[in-house]
Amino acid sequence: MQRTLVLLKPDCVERRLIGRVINRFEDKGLNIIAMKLIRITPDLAKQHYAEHVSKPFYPGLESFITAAPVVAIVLEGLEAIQVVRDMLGATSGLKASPGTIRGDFSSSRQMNLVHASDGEEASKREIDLYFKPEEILEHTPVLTPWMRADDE
Ligand code: FUP
Repeated sequence: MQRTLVLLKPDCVERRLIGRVINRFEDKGLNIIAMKLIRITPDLAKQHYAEHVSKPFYPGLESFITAAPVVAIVLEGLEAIQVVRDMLGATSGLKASPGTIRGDFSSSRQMNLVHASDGEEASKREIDLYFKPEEILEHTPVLTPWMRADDE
């Protein structure tokens, strides 16, 4: 099982798409094991986007990500990191394939609705950035035996 950090960004919250996006993750069979509504501070934004801080687009990205609340979520599932990245689609909503979340709902490179960790190292770092260990509530939904075989 893998865990991945997902953020429903300010555009997702303000456009009232929280429910529809979470629905997709639930439909896929991913488990929500942590979730909260928070306001990202400029300091947290700099930590989250450490690799982008020196890039020309960073000031605009920071203004955007701190402009309204976000929903931070930890999803758990088999190969969850890649599965969720594939569900999001390409970074720009203009390039993302139809059928992906960004492809279906976004026409922007910056306002692309959802963030998800891009690898195991990022997922560990990002989960620690947003959640304390006691905020992660591991559980096994009752439908699990009907979502995949025991040996998968
Ligand atoms: P992704 O991994 O798909 O979330 O995308 P990146 O890590 O490459 O970029 C992080 C965020 O920076 C993206 F969500 C969108 C934003 N971005 C811009 O606003 N402008 C750019 O030119 C590139 C990325």
